[in-house]
Amino acid sequence: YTNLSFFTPDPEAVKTQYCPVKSPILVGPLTIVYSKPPSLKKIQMKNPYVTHGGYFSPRHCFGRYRTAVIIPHRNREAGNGTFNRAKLLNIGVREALRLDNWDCLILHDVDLVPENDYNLYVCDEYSPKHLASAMDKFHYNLPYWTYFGGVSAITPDQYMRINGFPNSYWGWGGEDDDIAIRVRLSGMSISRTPLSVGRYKMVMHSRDIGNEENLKRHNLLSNTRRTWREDGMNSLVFSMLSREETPLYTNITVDIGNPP
Ligand code: UDH
Repeated sequence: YTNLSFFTPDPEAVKTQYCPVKSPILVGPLTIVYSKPPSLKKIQMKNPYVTHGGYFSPRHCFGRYRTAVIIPHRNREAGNGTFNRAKLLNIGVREALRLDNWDCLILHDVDLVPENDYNLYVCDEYSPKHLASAMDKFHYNLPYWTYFGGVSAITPDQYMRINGFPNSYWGWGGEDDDIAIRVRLSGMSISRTPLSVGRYKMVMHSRDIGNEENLKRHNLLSNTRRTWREDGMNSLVFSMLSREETPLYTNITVDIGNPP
């Protein structure tokens, strides 16, 4: 925010060229302190060019990429059925793609805050990219080599190529490993932000009710190679409950059903 004055309000702003690949307003490492969470009103005031529904484009240059940030969440405000992160992400992607022709989808856990703004929310042309490579809760390291949880960047084409995410992982765990297997089975590999930049601070919390450990996950994972073509975007079923545009984001509430 310190550099916000760079974008002085200028109603006459005329765009003539693309934004630089490396933005001059980035600073690298950020200090994240969780004291009192800022109110939405305050966040709104600090981001005057975010328009209704949560859209933003640079004012003085043409953005190079169109990126959608999709955040699966439940219980932080409402809902008490069993959680299903991967299915919610499938729904988020389907709904986002109805709105625009995005170059890149950022799939983002709600409780992770980036600690370095050089970690660009931009996709890699050839591989799904893991952005949250160094979370504080894993001592700023990967918990294991194939880890693909937290925050990732994937193009719509890559997403469809892996048939999206599995709809069948209810509760906590396993779905991110399933996704990593899908990436490999569809002939791609995972690229990753270097550990020095892919740093995230998690809002510490204990396991949510309705997100108990999924004890079926090992069994499901051993079958991914047989199931991934049938379980994903092509088998997604849900009902839409509401769609609400707020000043900073669009909130979509859905009924994802219950585990079998
Ligand atoms: N999420 C919700 N509501 C829930 C559960 C999960 O919104 O009830 C979303 C949210 O975006 C969250 C993401 O799913 O960031 C991942 O879920 P999680 O934060 O529960 O998973 P994580 O592995 O942490 O990050 C789990 C805390 C486990 C405590 C373990 C104690 N040993």
